[in-house]
Amino acid sequence: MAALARTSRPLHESGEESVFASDVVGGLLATPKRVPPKYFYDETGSHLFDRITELPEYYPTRCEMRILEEQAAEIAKLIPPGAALIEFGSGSNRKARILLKAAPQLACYVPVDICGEMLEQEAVELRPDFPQLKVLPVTADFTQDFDLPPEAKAAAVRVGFFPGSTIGNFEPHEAAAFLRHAGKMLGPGARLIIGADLIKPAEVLNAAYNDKAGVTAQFNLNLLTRINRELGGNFNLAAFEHHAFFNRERNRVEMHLASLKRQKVKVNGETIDFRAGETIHTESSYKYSIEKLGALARGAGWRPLGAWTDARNYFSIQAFELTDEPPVRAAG
Ligand code: SAH
Ligand code: AVI
Repeated sequence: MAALARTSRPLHESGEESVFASDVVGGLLATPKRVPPKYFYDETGSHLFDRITELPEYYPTRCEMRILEEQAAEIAKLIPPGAALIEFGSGSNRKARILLKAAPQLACYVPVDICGEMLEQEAVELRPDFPQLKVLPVTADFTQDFDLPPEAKAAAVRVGFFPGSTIGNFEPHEAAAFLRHAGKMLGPGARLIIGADLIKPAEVLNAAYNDKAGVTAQFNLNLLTRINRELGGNFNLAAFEHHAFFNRERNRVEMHLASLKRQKVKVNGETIDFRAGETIHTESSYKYSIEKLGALARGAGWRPLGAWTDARNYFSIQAFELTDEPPVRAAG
């Protein structure tokens, strides 16, 4: 994924301000320091995420794939003939493949991802396996308005697919906003299939985000490499360390990059001061009960249709239908 606004020179030299630059600099000047997790996914970050999904400690992908394989026929019954499947944050597409096989009634598949490189590569590999299906990738930030391809707009119904527990990377109020936004975009009669990680013992969660091979640490630190490259940063990666832990009060795993010493770092022409031990909060990964996600979705205009879990209750897939009632307005 490239920064959404691309220039031929590095941004810090071009004099042009991008959303990436202002989000990063704004987040690093804030207290506590933070950078939105969507910026992990440049090309390297997307490949590192794929390696994470293969790690013995990272259970979510295997659990979700298993549920999808076991329940594909049931889930596919919720997809009306001639529907368009819109996947938010499609990455490697491999979960969609299971649904696409089980739902030959689909007219088209629209993978949406912020990482354009990954998206195009995956679409090229998918098309020969589904010759009857229109595969129409869209590079976009799904938190913002974007246009669906005309074939998806013209489809009988639009079905959203949001696997991977990527919904957990939003703050709960952002998740509610996303669900309202998805309802507006998918329109009348829409369905939504969401994969969400469930609350479980802290040891399992801490191991999943602190793998022995250090791939999650590389994924986290790659954010600094990306900032150095695209925003003329001078982060010394050896002076930062990956920290991840389950915050039980908030039901979320937090990932941080901790400064190992007092230091100054330049980013896009700004100087950022770090105290020894100060962290950049790079990701939260909220864990939901089925009831809590159901309540969040109901408040955003979605009615639960079904929920499926694995034998250990580690992960859930939940399906919803858009109601006619206007969603509850967020407070404030
Ligand atoms: N769906 C895949 C990938 C999950 S990783 C799976 O379940 O394994 C999260 C994916 O969402 C990445 O491919 C990332 O590039 C994408 N993503 C994260 N934030 C995004 C955003 N704001 N807009 C679009 N894509 C986003
Ligand atoms: C994509 N997202 C749901 C992953 C997660 O588990 O929160 C990203 C990730 N971060 C560290 N490991 C994986």
